[in-house]
Amino acid sequence: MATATKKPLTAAQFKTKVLHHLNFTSSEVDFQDNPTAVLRAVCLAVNEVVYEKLKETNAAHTDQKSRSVNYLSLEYLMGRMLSNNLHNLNLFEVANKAVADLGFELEDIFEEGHDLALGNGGLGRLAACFLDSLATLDYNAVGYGIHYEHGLFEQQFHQGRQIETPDEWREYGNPWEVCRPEAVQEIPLFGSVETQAQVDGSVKKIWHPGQIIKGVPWDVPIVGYNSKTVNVLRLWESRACSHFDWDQFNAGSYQDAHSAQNQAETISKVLYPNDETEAGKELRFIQQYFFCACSIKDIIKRYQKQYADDWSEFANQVVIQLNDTHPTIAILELMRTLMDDYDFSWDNAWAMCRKVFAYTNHTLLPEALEKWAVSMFERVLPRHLEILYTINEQFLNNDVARMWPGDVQMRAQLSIIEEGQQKMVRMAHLCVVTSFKVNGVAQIHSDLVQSDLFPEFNALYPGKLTNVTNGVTPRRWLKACNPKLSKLLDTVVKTDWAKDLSSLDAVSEYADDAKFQKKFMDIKHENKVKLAGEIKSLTGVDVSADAIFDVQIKRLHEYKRQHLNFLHILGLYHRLLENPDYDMQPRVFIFGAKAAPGYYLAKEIIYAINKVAERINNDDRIQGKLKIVFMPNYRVTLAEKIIPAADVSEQISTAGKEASGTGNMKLALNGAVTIGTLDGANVEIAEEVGDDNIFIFGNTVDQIKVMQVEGYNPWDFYHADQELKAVIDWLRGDFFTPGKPGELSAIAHSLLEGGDPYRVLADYADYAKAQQALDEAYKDSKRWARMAILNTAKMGKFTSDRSIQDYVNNIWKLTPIK
Ligand code: GPU
Repeated sequence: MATATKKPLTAAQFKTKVLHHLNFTSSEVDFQDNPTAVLRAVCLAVNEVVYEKLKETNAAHTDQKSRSVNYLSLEYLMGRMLSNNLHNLNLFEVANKAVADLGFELEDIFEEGHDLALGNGGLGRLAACFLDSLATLDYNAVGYGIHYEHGLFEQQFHQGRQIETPDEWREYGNPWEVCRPEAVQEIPLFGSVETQAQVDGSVKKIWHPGQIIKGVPWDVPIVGYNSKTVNVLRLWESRACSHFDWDQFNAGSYQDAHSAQNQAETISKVLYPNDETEAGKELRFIQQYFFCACSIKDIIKRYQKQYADDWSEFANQVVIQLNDTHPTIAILELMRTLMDDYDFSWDNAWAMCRKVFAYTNHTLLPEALEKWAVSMFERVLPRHLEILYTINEQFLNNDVARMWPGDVQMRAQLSIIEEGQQKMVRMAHLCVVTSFKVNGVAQIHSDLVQSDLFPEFNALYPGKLTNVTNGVTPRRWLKACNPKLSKLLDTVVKTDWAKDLSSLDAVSEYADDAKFQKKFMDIKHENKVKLAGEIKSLTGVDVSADAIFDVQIKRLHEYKRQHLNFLHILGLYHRLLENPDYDMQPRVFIFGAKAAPGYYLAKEIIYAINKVAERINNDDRIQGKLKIVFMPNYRVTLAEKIIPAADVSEQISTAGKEASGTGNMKLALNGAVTIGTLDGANVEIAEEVGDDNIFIFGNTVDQIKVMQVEGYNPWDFYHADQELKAVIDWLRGDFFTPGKPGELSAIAHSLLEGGDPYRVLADYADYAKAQQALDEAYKDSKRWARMAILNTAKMGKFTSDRSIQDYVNNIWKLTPIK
């Protein structure tokens, strides 16, 4: 291939490209005070390299007739693209120099970029890491999703309360995407189904849709690290089909003419901001169907380009991975297409579907397990519902009846349709029945999927349920975000650790080396100084880089228990007020979290933390030993600044609730020490780093279950612990809100009267004890340095390259492109 012999770009050549785009693409000759124009020109210069590689990748995929994975996800949390693309193309230093020559700092140019925030949290960020690894490992992969006009809302605090404003990521264009009008799709919706008798006695179903929407694809190139591959993320935007009703317009009905268009465009307008809670809204359902239908048509079109009408290779060429149940309708859409558009028999269509779909489960939380009302299904997708009914009938009559003959209860329990006042479709059941593999995202989670969530399916389909532990890309989450540590690692690891993360294990040998310890901790300190500046500018709070930086960054959720962290901070404050000389290492507690706009308690937790922070940060009596900062607008870009500066990683979910977590991996990779429960991937992190290098506390999954059986009374814990009682009483009264008693009482109310559903009080004492042990450990700087270094050294398992290779070996069966 041409690239093998091609010389790498020089800084001078790169600068020429940038100047070219400044002059001719942006016609911005006077760019000296216009960093935005420079950013754009740099992106366009990078794109020249990207598109060339993309072309070569496409050619290789065609030549090699390679099997591809099609990753269907409603969310992709990409963050900014430039820094990552430069690193992956090995153009970082070149661009750095070229941009310096133009009179700018590359890092300032990055700051002009907007996050692609087309996701809520872990699930969307996992998809982004997976795309990076797929391209890095030279696999043929396409990501499919929605081109939301507005991604996740921006968060501000007004007097401590969260305010949401719309995300305008592409208001002025986005240099990383290219529209592909040649691949537009038309998507039918609503209407009715006609049953037509055929001459041979069979019947044919004909769907007469009530509306047709256009799906316009936008491609975002995904550049592999130090690889030949550039894949694409294809995002669908909805548009009205007949652009404008001129008759109506001319007749003076301007608004009506616009309304059809508005309605169609609403579908891809905005990302639903609810993380792990099912909204049940029709528009969300239509979003799911819209992007599934576009993607299935596109997958078939790509296949037919090579195989025309010969369907015999389809299941060999195509695997479709469902990222949670959000894209489940793709199953019904493929069934419908094969039968209605390509005359497949039921049996042949069903056999095909059972070969191509695989499903990843990301949660056990009941409120996140999607169900859709049958009545709505019928209105929006009448033909799909018919197919669903037939799948269910066959499943119950064949699979279930064979295993549990005559067991009516089992039928009801496993049925894809939930009976009741309002009949509902259980999307996860359809996924499990159809898919050839179903995986959880960390070992403990996958075990619970088998034992607690789907035990009957596990008996019915032995071997179908499996595990693939999550991972994160070390390119973004170490190389790009923590350049100083990366360079230090380069000095002691001889292989390219960013491509082979297990090679970081070589760093273990230096864990007790005083010189290395100093270098490692000096870098941590420099990163903390930098973050302290960011904290000052974002929140106005002064923090010392000599304090412990204790970080909890993730979506705000009761199960993630930010309020457990908060109660412990109040406990420390209580101790300090009782005894100003209380011996503790100064600590800065750093929070970053968005709450779903409709999640009342989550918003109250944010408010309470902000209110208490105001008081504590300005209380001279505690001599600066405690600071609290809630960083506004937590997102990928902010995570990249916080993580390199973290000493402590808070991973304190109720055992059994966090499927995996991935922030836990990023923080440990950057030398933060975890304080956490035996939940999700914490369990595997503990296995890797060893018990001495992590602070594990709290009830285990089994103990939480026992508590449930024996009955749990939060008041027992409240009365038994003086400190806990005192701080909860602060929240119930007006200690932090003089004259306004009860303003912060929502948390206390949920913990006591509300029954403490996430067992916060049951874990408080052990958490406080673990925090004390952590404080002790930090005092001993040699011991702490050793722990931090070993955390970095032992994270090899948690690269998303390993996750992808697990998927490839056990599920997707792909071969890399040569
Ligand atoms: N997760 Br379901 C989300 O971020 N959003 C969701 O809607 C669902 C799951 C997360 C899990 O909470 C987290 O534990 C996991 O690491 C992540 O998905 C990726 O698997």
